[in-house]
Amino acid sequence: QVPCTMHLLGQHTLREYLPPRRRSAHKGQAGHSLLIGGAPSMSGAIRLAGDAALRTGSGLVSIATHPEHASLLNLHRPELMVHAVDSPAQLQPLLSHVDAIGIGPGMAQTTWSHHLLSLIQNTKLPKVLDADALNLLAKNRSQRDDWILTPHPGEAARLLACGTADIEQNRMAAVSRLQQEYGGVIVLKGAGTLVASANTIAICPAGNPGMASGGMGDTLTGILTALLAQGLSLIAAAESGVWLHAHAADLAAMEGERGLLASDLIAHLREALNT
Ligand code: NPW
Ligand code: AMP
Ligand code: MG
Repeated sequence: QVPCTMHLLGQHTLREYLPPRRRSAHKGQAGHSLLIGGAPSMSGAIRLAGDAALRTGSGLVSIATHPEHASLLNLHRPELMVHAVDSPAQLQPLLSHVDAIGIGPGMAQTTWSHHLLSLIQNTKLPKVLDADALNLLAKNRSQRDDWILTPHPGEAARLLACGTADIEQNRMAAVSRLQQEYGGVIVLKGAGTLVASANTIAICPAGNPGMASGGMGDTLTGILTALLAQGLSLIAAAESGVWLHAHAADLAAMEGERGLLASDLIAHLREALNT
């Protein structure tokens, strides 16, 4: 067992890791995020990730998604750049223009998504794997030091080939095992999200049960990708992003927990980020 330090996340985490913008800042210095996902019927997931990345201050945000709905994806959000991607060959040219990648929201587990994930695994760009990218990873395990994995307890159970109850019974042990087996930084989601690197575990005291609604995790993927694109290290992005996400949800929940939407959280990101 590696000795592990434990700490609580808070507003200080954001202040510590996210420096104020320089007065002369331009969009080229604020990072270009690439979000990949959105199979037919789940285009909303990658749109939420894209909106969250914009509201987390990424200078540019591109989405690579299924051709079926690509042209509709930036409706009412013209700041998003959307690329219809049918094959890895269409994704490849984008990779040299971006600073960080988030992959998985609404991606499904098809030949299409498998090929896109394989291509991403050939790059050294910092990356966030979520949702179906994690489900694919569970079937073809690997270990690396350039990714953040963001499983909820169901996805964590697939990654460790056990039951969801086993994860929830001992979340500390589960997040440590995930880190040892997969490397990088692990975000084990759920009430009291845990963030683990090789020698630290952080606990997030913020967040609320209003977050038990579809799209909340997809939003976190966009936040983490945007922070990586702005130059934060994996652990800095994971710790400050998890805090930011939960804090924005708490601000949104002041209008009521039940009925809280992922879009409501996104609407509070700017306030959470700048106070
Ligand atoms: P159980 O039943 O307890 O064993 P899935 P998904 C568990 C996309 N989305 N505490 C629980 O397991 C995503 O991006 C698209 C304990 C539950 O039944 C993915 O690509 C949306 N257990 C895809 O859908 C909006 C917990 O996991 C199971 C837990 C599938 O993702 C929605 C469900 O996990 C969605 O984001 C917790 N806190 N949380 C869109 N608008 O396009 C989860 N579980 O089967 O991986 O399904 O998470 O919905
Ligand atoms: P996902 O299941 O991928 O959509 O992710 C759900 C997101 O909402 C994660 O960031 C969870 O930590 C968060 N979340 C869900 N339920 C709760 C809860 N009861 N308390 C705090 N956070 C929650
Ligand atoms: Mg999810």
